[in-house]
Amino acid sequence: MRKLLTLSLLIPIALISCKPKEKAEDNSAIQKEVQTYLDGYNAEYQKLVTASSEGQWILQTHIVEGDTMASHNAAIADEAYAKFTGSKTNIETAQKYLAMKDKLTAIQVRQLEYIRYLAGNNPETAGDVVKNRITATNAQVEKLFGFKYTLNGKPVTTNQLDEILRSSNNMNERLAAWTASKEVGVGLKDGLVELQKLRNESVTPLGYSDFFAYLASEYNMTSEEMLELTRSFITDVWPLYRELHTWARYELAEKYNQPVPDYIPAQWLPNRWGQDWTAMVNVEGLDIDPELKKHDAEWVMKQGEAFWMSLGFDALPQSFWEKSSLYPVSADAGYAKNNHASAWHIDLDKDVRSLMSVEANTEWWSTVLHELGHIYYYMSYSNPDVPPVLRTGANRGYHEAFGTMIGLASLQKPLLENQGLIKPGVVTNDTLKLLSEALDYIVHIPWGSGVMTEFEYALYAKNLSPDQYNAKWWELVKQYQGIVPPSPRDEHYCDAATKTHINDDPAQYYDYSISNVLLFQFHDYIAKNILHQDPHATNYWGSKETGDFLRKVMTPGATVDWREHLKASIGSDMSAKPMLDYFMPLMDYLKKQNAGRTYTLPEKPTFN
Ligand code: X8Z
Ligand code: ZN
Repeated sequence: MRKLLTLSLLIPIALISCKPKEKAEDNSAIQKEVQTYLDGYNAEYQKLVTASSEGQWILQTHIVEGDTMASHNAAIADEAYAKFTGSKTNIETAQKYLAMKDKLTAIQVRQLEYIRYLAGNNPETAGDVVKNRITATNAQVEKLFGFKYTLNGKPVTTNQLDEILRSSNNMNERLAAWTASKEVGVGLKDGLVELQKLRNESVTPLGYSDFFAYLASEYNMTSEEMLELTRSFITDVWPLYRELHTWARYELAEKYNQPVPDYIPAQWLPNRWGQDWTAMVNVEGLDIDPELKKHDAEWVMKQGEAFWMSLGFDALPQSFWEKSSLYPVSADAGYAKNNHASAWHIDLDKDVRSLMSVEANTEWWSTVLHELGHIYYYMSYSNPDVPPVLRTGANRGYHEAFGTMIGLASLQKPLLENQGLIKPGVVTNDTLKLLSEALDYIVHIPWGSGVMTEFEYALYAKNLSPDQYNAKWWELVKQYQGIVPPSPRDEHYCDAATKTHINDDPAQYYDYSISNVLLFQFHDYIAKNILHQDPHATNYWGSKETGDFLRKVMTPGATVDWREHLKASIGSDMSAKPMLDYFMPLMDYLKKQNAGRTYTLPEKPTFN
């Protein structure tokens, strides 16, 4: 830290000393003019975001069959937001001022660039396309989360299906649960076809080639650069993933008393999409599930808050507890809600909420900490130095990173011991612990950077034909994850659309890969430079210094350039090395376990 400070003090001195003699240009008049425009924009933007979020909140927390009011009201607010952010006036004004950006302050330029970016998805010149996209999106959300899942003819929740996939050894039951979880896709296909078209048509008027390119531009990257990055992540983790895949085939075959398959049958894995295999191992002594199950979901929430507070963060505002929708709705409640976890910054200020279906188990424990990461990020950058339009992450991956990092830290042994969540002094197997972490963080990469990213690239950038959706999906699942469906899945299914993000958070799933890479960089930095502990065995609890560091990273929101901010925070560029180093000790172990076994994944990944 001290080094960075000295450096930042040196730069201005160096600049002053070599400043040319002539009088600096006076830009105060134009800066004042631009500021007047920005102040007006920010005020209106904040008002419209609030209305739109409130509309979406009702739509997603209380879905009643046959009710059209919620989506009608949501659409009105969404359209008002789109009309403003995409108005000709705002586009032209932003462009006009950006043409003289040398005369403006850095934070003014950032705001103008973000205004231009926001306009890109809603340009007035796209005509009815934007309005139709809003209607189609809301209809898709209602269908996805209003869907009534059934198992053996009885209503069932996604939490219940997930529990079966995590814990059942009954092959028929597993197959039935997996199959039931994919039914929702059938009714989502037409909507996705429409959205593929409308999303692309929304962004082309302002010069983006397609919707994938639009989302990548928020990182200041082209689609090609983004794919190069996500493919590099896959290449980096591939040797380890290949060992994990081999290990899992043999492990699961033995567990289920089945012949060893070449590719893993999707219904064998403890997750609907095979994106997280953690539940495959139970690390004796470190399993907090029994302890969590002594408590209820409210306790899990409070404990999550307590962890963040131990780092010196504020208590969550009272309104968070009053307005959030944190707990599950039963399958026969008469209404449904979004069953995927999310965090909301309703008014871009103090009104922060989370939408979850928390139960007292390890998966939800990690998810609670993940969502609170978003919430504390919101709270950190809601300050007078960050104008509303820049109240977002340094990049989208940052926003996903810190909560997940706290989730990683929350399950390490010194912390668990200290918190009394496991027996003190218990002997545990460090390798198994590392394996269970790899089954989350490493397994996620071929899924996120491979299947999800490559599918959405094909969908938007390559205009994937609707009669190829399912074929393409399963081709990618086999290629990157080495997973196959229980039986052929024809185009009447739309298995991609069973994944929330395909419908309502499109073309940005690589954020989670970027977040995994970043969080290991930050974790490595914190462990070594703040806590002075082994990154594999840390105890963040109560470390105010860690909290101060995190707050410093989060407080500027998007007023900073994310690459410079990373360099200034941890002294390095984005790199998967800390993640790879972390898991390196596992390679030897897995190679020994896999000795004599047949590998079915190629030694190197292939890209299309
Ligand atoms: O979607 C999420 C978060 C949303 S804020 C719960 N995650 C990805 C997923 O569930 O697919 C977190 C990890 C990956
Ligand atoms: Zn998230």
